[in-house]
Amino acid sequence: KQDLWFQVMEKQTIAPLFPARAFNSHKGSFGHLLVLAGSPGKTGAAALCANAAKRIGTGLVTAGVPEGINAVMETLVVEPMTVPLPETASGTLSPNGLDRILSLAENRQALALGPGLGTDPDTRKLVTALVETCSLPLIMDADAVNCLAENPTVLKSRTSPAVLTPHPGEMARLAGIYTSEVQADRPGTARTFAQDFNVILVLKGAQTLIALPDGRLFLCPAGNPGMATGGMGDVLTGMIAGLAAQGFSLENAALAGVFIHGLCGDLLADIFGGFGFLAGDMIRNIPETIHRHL
Ligand code: NPW
Ligand code: AMP
Ligand code: MG
Repeated sequence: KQDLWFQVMEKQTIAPLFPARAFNSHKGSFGHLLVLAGSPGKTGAAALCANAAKRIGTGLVTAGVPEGINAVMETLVVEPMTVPLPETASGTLSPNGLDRILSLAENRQALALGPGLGTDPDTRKLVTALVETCSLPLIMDADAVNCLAENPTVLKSRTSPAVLTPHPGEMARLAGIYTSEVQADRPGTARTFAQDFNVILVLKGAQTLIALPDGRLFLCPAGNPGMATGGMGDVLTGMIAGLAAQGFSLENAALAGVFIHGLCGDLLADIFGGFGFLAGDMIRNIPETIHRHL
């Protein structure tokens, strides 16, 4: 009966989204992603996100992080570039950096916002301002979703597309309900939010759902409980955002990102067994997953 509600994703619809690259293509052909993420104690989330974007083929990635963690960030990532940005008293990104961020965004193709960002009241103001003013395709996860929960109606002011990737706890904060209520009706919760706020809503967890603003709903059959470990969501954000930066529509970026993320997890479960693989292991396996298993 539930098949009436959603379409189960298949390899055959995702694989054709990855055509062979033109022989004379260069890094500028595959987009430049801006990542805004990280805070003291959660620099790892920013690094996972930026590195995942590189591993899914993005030409260039720049991570804007609070200035106090920039030196740490530079030791965690090699291929992504970093930009130190103004920070709040608690060391999270400050709205004082808004103009700098908007000028950085001018030459980028997508913005990933949220992994490890923190929810300082001033950072919430920055998130709201970016939702209102940044016209890049926007991928919001983790603390960006938590910051937005205060006033999700700001999403309706956007003219360019956005994807939100909450886990059930974040979805509950966003919708103002309990996590148990989200889980009791995952298709209904995801679809209602996507339609009401005109966004692509990725509701994570076993059998991740992707709800489109027009009411269509997709279920990802890939993935396994070995992925229930910190950092996995930060990797997914980098993957979706990296595809968007390369020119995938946000809808295709969300569908392909979720599906390949699940396939990566299944490949690692084959190699390692049911648990103990890490978000960083997922990142290393992205190219092989696309090459051999998609
Ligand atoms: P419960 O316990 O069931 O009521 P939080 P976070 C629920 C960063 N990270 N099914 C569950 O609630 C992130 O990017 C940094 C059902 C759970 O206790 C964020 O910015 C890392 N319920 C920040 O930390 C690595 C589910 O949500 C609660 C569920 C906080 O993110 C780690 C947890 O959610 C992390 O990624 C499911 N499938 N999934 C780093 N190395 O820098 C979640 N819940 O309180 O939002 O905390 O997700 O850890
Ligand atoms: P986060 O909670 O933000 O770190 O995200 C966790 C990621 O791992 C999401 O993409 C989830 O869909 C995935 N994940 C976690 N647990 C499972 C599971 N039991 N089955 C499939 N995927 C999972
Ligand atoms: Mg997360």
